[in-house]
Amino acid sequence: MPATRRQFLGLTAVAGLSLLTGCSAKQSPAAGPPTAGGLRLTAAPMRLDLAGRSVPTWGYGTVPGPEIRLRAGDVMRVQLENELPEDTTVHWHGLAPPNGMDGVPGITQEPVASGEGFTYEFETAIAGSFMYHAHVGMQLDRGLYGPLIVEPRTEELAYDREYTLMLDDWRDGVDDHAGHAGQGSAPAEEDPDPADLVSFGGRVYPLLLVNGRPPEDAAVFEARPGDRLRLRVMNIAADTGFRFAIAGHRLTVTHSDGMPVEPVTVDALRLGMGERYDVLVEAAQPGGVWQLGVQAEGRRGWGRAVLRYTGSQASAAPVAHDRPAELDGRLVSYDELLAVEPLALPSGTPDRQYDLVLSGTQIDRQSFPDADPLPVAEGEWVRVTMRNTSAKWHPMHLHGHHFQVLTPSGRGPVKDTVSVPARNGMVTFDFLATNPGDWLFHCHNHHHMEDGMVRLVRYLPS
Ligand SMILES: [Cu+2]
Repeated sequence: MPATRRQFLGLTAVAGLSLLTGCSAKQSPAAGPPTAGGLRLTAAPMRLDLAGRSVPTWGYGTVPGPEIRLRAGDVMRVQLENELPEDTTVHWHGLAPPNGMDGVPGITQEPVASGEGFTYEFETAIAGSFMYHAHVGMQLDRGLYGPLIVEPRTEELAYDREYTLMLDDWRDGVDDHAGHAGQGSAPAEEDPDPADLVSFGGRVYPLLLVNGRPPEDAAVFEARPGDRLRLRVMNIAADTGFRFAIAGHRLTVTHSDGMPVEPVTVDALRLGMGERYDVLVEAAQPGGVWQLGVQAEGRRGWGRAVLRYTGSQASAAPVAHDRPAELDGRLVSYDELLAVEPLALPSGTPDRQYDLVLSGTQIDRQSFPDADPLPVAEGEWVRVTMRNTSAKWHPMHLHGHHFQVLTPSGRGPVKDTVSVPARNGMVTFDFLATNPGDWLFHCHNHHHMEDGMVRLVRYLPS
């Protein structure tokens, strides 16, 4: 994030975590991982400044909320305080905590009532770029989200600076269509553009934000000529798939959903809701100010940030709507991504297999909660194939596990959210049933989720 108040708040939270890590280590020197605790997330009504226009929303103090950053093997302890007028919970998107810490109301925990609190505490085993967000109704559609970075014990990537970009679609306070007064008021459907074959949603979202900022007040990322930047690009939108590119620069993908892949250099990324990519960017231009462009897939809508070489004239900044040609260049595809650490799948065939049809906003013609759970047994190798007969792409997210996408290479990327293309697109993934409980498997279009595009992966009693 740029050097703004947001970054200050993020760093404050990190400093708090570090301090308490030290305390905790002193208090319990005998055994166990260090505790990165002491972070308090207060969910409350707030106002967000959108290029001078102050709009009401709900958030964790800032939008995005404070960055949580810790190291693999740390225990994360976060105290949630609910100052919203209704129930809430927090879900740790991409992490695989014990079931009771997953933050799904009515499934993994009692919802946290207004005025109440809840402490989330678990060991973060795996490094990566993750997100946290509210998981009650459409609360995520407001500002109730933030970045969660788990660093490896030993960083193997070499880079000079890193920035996190959270891409969001926005309507709080700017939606003139639906009178968005509470979580239940659905926005109107947008007219589809028949020329666009890639669409992840259809509701009206007047603004696209990068780190909580509209194009007219874009975040600015600094680089010196010759720097290597690490960008963590995350799609936290409710209803929008994004394409992302930087004018004058290419993107070397190193992680997909936080999990390492063999580096692949492309011009642009496509991210369904819930997906993340880490990329390295060589700041190889002699200087200048360059657009980081965010294009909504299949709909009107545009967001941006700015890459500025240190010492460059601010007057040379690209205008808000300048569109990088790289957005039309080579896109990353799942098939070309090779997992650096594939899942430890046994040889032979899966123990259990599910073939699911995604149609409209249903999974196999059922809508949650009137939907059959998908039973698995602990220790099994489970294969899920999804065929999407609808006209929308669906980014399908599995809680509590990482899965491996089946690709021709046999070494597809390990992910937690995968976009299934529309019009008979198919995706197959494998996972190992090693984390008992009831786990949500759902479309990360939150309107589709609210419509019931959800199943439970349910561990059978052992
Ligand atoms: Cu969907």
